[in-house]
Amino acid sequence: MSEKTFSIIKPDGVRQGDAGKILARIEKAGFKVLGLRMVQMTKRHAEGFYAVHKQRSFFGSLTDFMSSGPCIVMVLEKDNAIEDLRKLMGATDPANADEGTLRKAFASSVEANVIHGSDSPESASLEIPYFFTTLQIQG
Ligand code: 3AN
Repeated sequence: MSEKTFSIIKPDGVRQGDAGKILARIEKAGFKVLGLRMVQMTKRHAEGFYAVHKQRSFFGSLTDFMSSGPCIVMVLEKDNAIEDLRKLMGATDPANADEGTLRKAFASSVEANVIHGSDSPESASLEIPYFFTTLQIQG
């Protein structure tokens, strides 16, 4: 069934000049881009986005990193989009990511792991409107 997910090419991916390559891999995997723009989050915006991780030891560092430079935020559509994007991304820690995944190819650490993808339909339904209004999503 066709499903929407939310994704971020994180500041490391943009800084490294890998955003185009990552997007090409996403499109090649069959995702349709319904919305896309570049945004630099404020620290507060990143804290809101990662509110579920507020109690984690890495929250301060993660939100500093996510607000350290521009990201590319995207709404993607495909059959089984949420699970399929997570598979394409690979494990959170690139050291554990399988060959052929985006994190294996482009990520350098568990924090600088180049891409975010919603982990459930509930997360996607919160994350998409955090960055996109209905008018900014095609289809
Ligand atoms: P994923 O991005 O694979 O869904 P989550 O949701 O467990 O992973 O973590 C959210 C983000 O927090 C990760 N993308 C990563 O950047 C960061 N993170 C997760 N675990 C750690 C950790 N142990 N140390 C530093 N950052 C972490």
